[in-house]
Amino acid sequence: MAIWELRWFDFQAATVYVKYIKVLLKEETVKKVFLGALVIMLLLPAMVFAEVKAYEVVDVKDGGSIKGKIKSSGPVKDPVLEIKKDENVCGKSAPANMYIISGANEVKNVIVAVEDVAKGKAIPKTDTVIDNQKCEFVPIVAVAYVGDKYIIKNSDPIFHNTSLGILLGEGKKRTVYNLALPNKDQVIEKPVKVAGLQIVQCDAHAWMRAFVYASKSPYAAVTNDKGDFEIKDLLPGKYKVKIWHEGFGETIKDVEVKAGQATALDHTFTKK
Ligand SMILES: [Cu+2]
Repeated sequence: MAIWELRWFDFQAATVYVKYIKVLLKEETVKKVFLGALVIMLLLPAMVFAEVKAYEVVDVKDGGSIKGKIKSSGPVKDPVLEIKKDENVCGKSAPANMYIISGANEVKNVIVAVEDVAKGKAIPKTDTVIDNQKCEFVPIVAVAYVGDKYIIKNSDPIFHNTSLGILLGEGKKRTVYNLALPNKDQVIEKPVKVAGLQIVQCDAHAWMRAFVYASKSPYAAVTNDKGDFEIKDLLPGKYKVKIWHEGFGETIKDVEVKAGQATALDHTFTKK
């Protein structure tokens, strides 16, 4: 059966269903729900197509790399989280671990991602673990790869509810997953499908948060405790690189990668 025939069949079935439930609901409400469903049915193939815009795997023989260090212009005080729930497991307060900055002002947990890479080496088979551990997410910042999996764990003997949502700005997000983990050592696996920067939150504990950058290509990294990162085996060319940190914000840099060479990309954030 062709897709349009299937949709026509759905349309007919929906019409019959709407006639039936009209007696239960006000007609106006039914119309709205029906129109909403119709719009979703028509838009769905386009939405699915947009999500799976393919990354092309090619042999990268003489690729280049991007290598650098992310720093802060000075020390920044890490906020302290006040905890007023499940204190027996979570403690009374905890460091936010938002600003993990070395004595030399090197910044950990900065996401460095090469944007819109059309082709390159294969995506690593690296699933991304997000653990609920003493009412914090571990790790707090991670890269995930579209096509791999999220492995979401609860190491605590209390209820956590992990949600992932694409950050839309101004405190808004579009939910990708919303997963209840009531039991200790519970594990839920989900495919990484939606690309982009996502916030991980817990509905039960408002202070819990983490960030995952879901990448369509293998070319994304998180800085270590020396603020260092390295992104290897890029095809030569010009790229835009996103540098993002929870507290410092975001900057985009233009980078040119040359065959067999390492291009330096350093950045210093200043806390506003
Ligand atoms: Cu929680």
